[in-house]
Amino acid sequence: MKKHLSRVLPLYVLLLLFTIFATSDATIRRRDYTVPTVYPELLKPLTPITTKDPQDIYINLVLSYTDLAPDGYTRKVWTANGQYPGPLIHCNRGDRLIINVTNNFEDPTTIHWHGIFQLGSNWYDGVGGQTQCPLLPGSSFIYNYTVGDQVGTYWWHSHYLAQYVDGLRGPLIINDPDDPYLGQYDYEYVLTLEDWYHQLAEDLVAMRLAPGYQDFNPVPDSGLISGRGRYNCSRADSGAKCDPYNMPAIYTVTKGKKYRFRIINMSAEAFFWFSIDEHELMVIEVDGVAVQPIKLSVLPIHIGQRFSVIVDASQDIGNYWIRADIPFDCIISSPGTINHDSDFFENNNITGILQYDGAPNDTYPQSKKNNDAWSNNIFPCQDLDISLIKPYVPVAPPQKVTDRFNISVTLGPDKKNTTKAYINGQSWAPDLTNPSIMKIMEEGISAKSFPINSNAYMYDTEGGAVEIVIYNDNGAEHPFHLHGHNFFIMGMDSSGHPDVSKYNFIDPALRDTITLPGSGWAVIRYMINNPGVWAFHCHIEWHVELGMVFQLIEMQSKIQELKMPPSVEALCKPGYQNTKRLPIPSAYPDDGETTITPGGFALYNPREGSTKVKRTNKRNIEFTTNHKARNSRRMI
Ligand SMILES: *[C@@H]1O[C@H](CO)[C@@H](O)[C@H](O)[C@H]1NC(C)=O
Ligand SMILES: *[C@@H]1O[C@H](CO)[C@@H](O)[C@H](O)[C@H]1NC(C)=O
Ligand SMILES: *[C@@H]1O[C@H](CO)[C@@H](O)[C@H](O)[C@H]1NC(C)=O
Ligand SMILES: *[C@@H]1O[C@H](CO)[C@@H](O)[C@H](O)[C@H]1NC(C)=O
Ligand SMILES: *[C@@H]1O[C@H](CO)[C@@H](O)[C@H](O)[C@H]1NC(C)=O
Ligand SMILES: *[C@@H]1O[C@H](CO)[C@@H](O)[C@H](O)[C@H]1NC(C)=O
Ligand SMILES: *[C@@H]1O[C@H](CO)[C@@H](O)[C@H](O)[C@H]1NC(C)=O
Ligand SMILES: *[C@@H]1O[C@H](CO)[C@@H](O)[C@H](O)[C@H]1NC(C)=O
Ligand SMILES: [Cu+2]
Repeated sequence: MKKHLSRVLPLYVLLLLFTIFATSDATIRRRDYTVPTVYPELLKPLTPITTKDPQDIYINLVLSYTDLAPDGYTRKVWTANGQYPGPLIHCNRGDRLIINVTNNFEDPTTIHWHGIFQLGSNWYDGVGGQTQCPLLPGSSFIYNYTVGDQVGTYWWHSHYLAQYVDGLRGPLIINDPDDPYLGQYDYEYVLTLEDWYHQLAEDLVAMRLAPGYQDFNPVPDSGLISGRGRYNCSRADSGAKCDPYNMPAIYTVTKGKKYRFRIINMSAEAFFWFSIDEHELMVIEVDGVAVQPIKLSVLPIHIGQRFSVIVDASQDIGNYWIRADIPFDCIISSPGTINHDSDFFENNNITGILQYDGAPNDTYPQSKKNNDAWSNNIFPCQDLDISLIKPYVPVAPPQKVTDRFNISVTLGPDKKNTTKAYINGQSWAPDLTNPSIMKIMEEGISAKSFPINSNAYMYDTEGGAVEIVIYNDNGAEHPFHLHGHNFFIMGMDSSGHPDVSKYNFIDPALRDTITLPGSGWAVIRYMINNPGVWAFHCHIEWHVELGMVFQLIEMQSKIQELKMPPSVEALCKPGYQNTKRLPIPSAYPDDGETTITPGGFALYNPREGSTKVKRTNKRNIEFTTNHKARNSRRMI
């Protein structure tokens, strides 16, 4: 793997460039903007929720294109209510969210509520091709679900093609009236981390899927903290609107107070090391689960992961850098990689500011970066050491397993030499006009007869437990996110093979996103208690588009007993709300391969005048795992 040239430049050159960039104008410039600024409310403390009883919370998300300049460079952004990041959804445990989404884009959409289990409401999970038909342009649809007993830090995002990379993503916070840490902080902040691209995601995907095998993902143009970052405008195209002095995210604190920061990694690709100069981070929540405190100077976060940390504003009154460093080790490129000459390689370390009340508001911080000696076992591109993550209330994992699956994951060229991702040798392709849930609930089709490229795995043992062994046959890391559940991590490693004698049967980490180490493996378990069609996929958006997705069909017989709301059924009917149907895919090609048009739609040789699915791939597949893809590695 050939890495980018700038990786071999001596570090001091980079340091010099960075120093010049960060300090050449030591005054924070405040100026009028020609485009709306990004979502300023996100930088304010959360308003505490005082109601105790469960509420119905009504939210309107009106989706439209808006010109915004998150990193100073103005581009068309896929927004909700004109904002980027999207509006914060904030509720209490037990509340019902009634979210009216109106699609004023020119492309279809679906919205997924990342980490929400959707117990009994699978059809609101927002996965096109699995749990619903997409909302067509000009239509609206209400997602209506309770958050149940879940609490913590979540986010929502488009699950339609790569749309979330263009901006359709925002935080979702569920307060816990009985949070064990309530007394230990005074205020709460939400902080999001994102990578940012100047080209439209659909164009990047089209390039990624162009013939000619490519091992690497597009390189971002910049990184953002809470929707704000910086760009070296001398690299922008002539004629582009670009402000090199874009305001960073500034979080204000009062000396002597304590702050809970809810940190969400909403990236498409980037892995971050998060830190606040001269302040310790005390981790108290991981992916919605309260944990025993973990004290860190630097926190690793992968896409889709969330952490809450308590920060004690106990230092001298002043300004301190908030840092989200993207290590070069985790962004690999070659001269053939899309956007390989990105400015990102000179400005990979993204900053915001922690500003104490009373500190000067017109100069940049002069604070010192936390040194490594202070940090725990952290490695570039890898998750926080699972042995450090102990649920606040330890929960034992299922001791016995009823349904086991072996899954191997890799990337490679297909017959046409286009890059594809494979789950047990098969790329996933969504059936957007006849999603799995419709097949099961409306047509009574068993997942056993699903097309092979639906990558469906089923189990129907009520009260049982699933174990999934995932092997990474690819050298890069893949952050896998499971819908409908969180899971116990029984074991994981970057080498060797699973060894049941080394599993943690006592108090394993419980999360909903796990980063598979390059060429490594992980073993997860969870209880079978939520009937539905649940996606399990790599959260690197480019890999989703290449097919690194499978679906778990949980208790099919119970799904069939549930009643799907008519509004969900209606989405799949032609002419829904008088919408004009776009050429979204209507059938699979015979070879099960996907092609993506520059318009961003997955097209499977759509047949003229027909919206019926032609099931040419109807054949029974072994759900106990096709292990051929892994014959290069022997398991114990
Ligand atoms: C950026 O962050 C990485 C990781 O923390 C660090 O190794 C590197 O020195 C930083 N680069 C600059 C220019 O500060
Ligand atoms: C901005 O980009 C220009 C053109 O590539 C380069 O000469 C300059 O050094 C860059 N500035 C910074 C601060 O990276
Ligand atoms: C949802 O929002 C749209 C657009 O604002 C509106 O036309 C529609 O009536 C709303 N639906 C409901 C049920 O309120
Ligand atoms: C939301 O769902 C609940 C429970 O099914 C139902 O009582 C309520 O009428 C729904 N509300 C809307 C606006 O659809
Ligand atoms: C596949 O594409 C890569 C990259 O363009 C090229 O180097 C390689 O020769 C191609 N292989 C085949 C079999 O066409
Ligand atoms: C966000 O997630 C991506 C993908 O897993 C990862 O590469 C990136 O490092 C994460 N960012 C942070 C701050 O951890
Ligand atoms: C900066 O600080 C000065 C002095 O405390 C204050 O008058 C001014 O309003 C502040 N400006 C901003 C933008 O916060
Ligand atoms: C998973 O792989 C292991 C090792 O090859 C094998 O013993 C086991 O039977 C497989 N399990 C399933 C469900 O295929
Ligand atoms: Cu991946």
